[in-house]
Amino acid sequence: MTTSPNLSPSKQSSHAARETPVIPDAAYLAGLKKVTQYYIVTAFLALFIGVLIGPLQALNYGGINVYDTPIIKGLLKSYYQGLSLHGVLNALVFTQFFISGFLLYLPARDLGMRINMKFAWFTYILMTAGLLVAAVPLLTNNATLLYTFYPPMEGSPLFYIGAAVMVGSSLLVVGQVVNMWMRWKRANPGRVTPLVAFMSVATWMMWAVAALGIVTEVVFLLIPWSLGWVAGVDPLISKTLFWWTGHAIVYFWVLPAYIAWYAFLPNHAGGRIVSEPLVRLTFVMFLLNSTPVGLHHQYADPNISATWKTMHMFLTFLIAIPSLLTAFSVAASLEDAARARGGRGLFGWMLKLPWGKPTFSAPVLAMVSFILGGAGGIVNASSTFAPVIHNTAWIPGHFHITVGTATTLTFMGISLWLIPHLTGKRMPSVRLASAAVWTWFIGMMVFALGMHWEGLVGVPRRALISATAQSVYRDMPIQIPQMLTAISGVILLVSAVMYFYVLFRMLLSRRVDDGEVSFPIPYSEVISSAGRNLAGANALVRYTEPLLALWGVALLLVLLMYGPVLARLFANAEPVPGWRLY
Ligand code: HAS
Ligand code: CU1
Repeated sequence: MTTSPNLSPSKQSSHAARETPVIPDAAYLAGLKKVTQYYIVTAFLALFIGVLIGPLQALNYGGINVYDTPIIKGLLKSYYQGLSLHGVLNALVFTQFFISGFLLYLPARDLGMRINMKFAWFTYILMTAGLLVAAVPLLTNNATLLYTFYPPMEGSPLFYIGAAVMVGSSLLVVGQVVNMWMRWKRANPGRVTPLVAFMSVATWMMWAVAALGIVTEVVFLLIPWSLGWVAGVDPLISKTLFWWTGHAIVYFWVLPAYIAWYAFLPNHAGGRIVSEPLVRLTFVMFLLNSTPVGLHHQYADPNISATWKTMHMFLTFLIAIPSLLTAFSVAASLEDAARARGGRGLFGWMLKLPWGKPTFSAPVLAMVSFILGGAGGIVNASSTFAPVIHNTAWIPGHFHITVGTATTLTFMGISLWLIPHLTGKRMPSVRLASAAVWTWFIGMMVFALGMHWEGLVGVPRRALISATAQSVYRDMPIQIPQMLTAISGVILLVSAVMYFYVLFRMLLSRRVDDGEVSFPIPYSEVISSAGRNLAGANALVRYTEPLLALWGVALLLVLLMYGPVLARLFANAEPVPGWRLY
């Protein structure tokens, strides 16, 4: 931000922070908080197990094979089973449960609307049932398929059925949130949807478009095939449907973090949201453009023309723009906060930020990691660079500083105010929580450095590399990046132990006060507000408000960008039988 003696510290031009609409029915509010807490705690239980497997992976890429030690052999059949559990629990289960709770609770509170609690519990139970059904084959080594479960590698039907139920239940949350928003619209004609609700509804709408690919893949192709009802499956069709969802899912993971960065981080920092109309534009760009880009995961695949791959590539570059808008806009909020505390200089103001406060440091360090993760993403998306890093250790390097840090560290930070808010309990130790946050950030940065580096040397991803002859890479020594990767695994284990100690101590402690009062939803002041009424509002606000119509456009766009590709694949389908590799 070009700063701005006029912008800070006098806050005369600000709009006060939003106040959560009062919900007079205390029993209903308690119920809403309870179901949210169930989602969030289930999410962190999945992360707990998933994260404990992480260091085994890091040590493997550090050249140390712990999978063959007797203790680990007793628990996990192979590196690939460990990796499958790690990916599914962290990337798919943790995120989906957390988001389903967080983005159900936020719009319900922001709009002050009632939701049907029976339906909310039904959805939670269904999602958990799906998870448990899928967990059986995963734990018994009958679905060691990695988290992308590409056919013709075949797993137990229970895995696909459980996954379908789990993902399907997230669509029920979509229905509940969109329905709540439409009821609010009817009750409040001519009003601007409040920002947090707007962002939540847009995220859910995006997910509904995105999820169609994987739902089609699993329900119509993989379940009938794994049950033996059809003889074969076309791997390329499956993979293409998978990446229809698989790319956009990364925005489903990161947009809830964006909501926290935009709406709550300024409050934690002591600053203000810069521009509500701009935030709304950002989310509409994500709604429209997140999905029709998935072919950047398939540059190396045959039978998809270079023309379509190139179009998806350009659309991928386009989807970096709302992230860049976010970077500058949230940085401006941080600078606003720091200058209000007397921060000076081009960069010196950063020292005035509350770095020791974990609800602040978690999302900000998550964002710092995302600067590098995003830059790496642009490299991945460039079809000229992609062949260098595709399927190498670079890719897990990339996604541990995106989903593994930008998302996960932000969610950890959110838990530190959300759990007290929901339960009236307190963090047992701010210092320990802060140490957990910083070590997570450092551990992930070191991991990313090691893995990106190994990738550039040509070390493949998803391989028990520690069991190979390391001299394969003798032209370029990999000892240094290997050492970095191994060390990062240990740092991350220490960090996880601290974080989960704080989380579980907090959850098991007694309620000390009313979370509504001691930890209200941390809304922030706003510099440029969207206003209350559509009439007379900024054009950006008016054009972004009709989310239902924009949802239709998003669907149309994805059909345009995927329809011809899939039509050609179906016309040339070559189903093959399945195979169990494990
Ligand atoms: Fe990615 C592969 C391209 C973003 C996750 N990605 C993956 C995989 C995962 C993943 C899990 O084009 C592996 C899939 C697999 O298993 O095969 N990715 C991108 C691009 C972006 C991107 C262009 N990825 C993400 C996000 C993820 C994620 C977000 C999860 C949450 N990715 C790819 C490609 C591949 C890929 C290819 C396939 C590679 C292959 O060959 O297989 C973009 O959206 C990134 C845009 C982001 C930015 C950064 C903005 C920065 C911000 C922070 C600002 C910080 C501030 C703090 C303000 C342009 C918003 C300042 C601090 C102060 C103190 C002042
Ligand atoms: Cu992608």
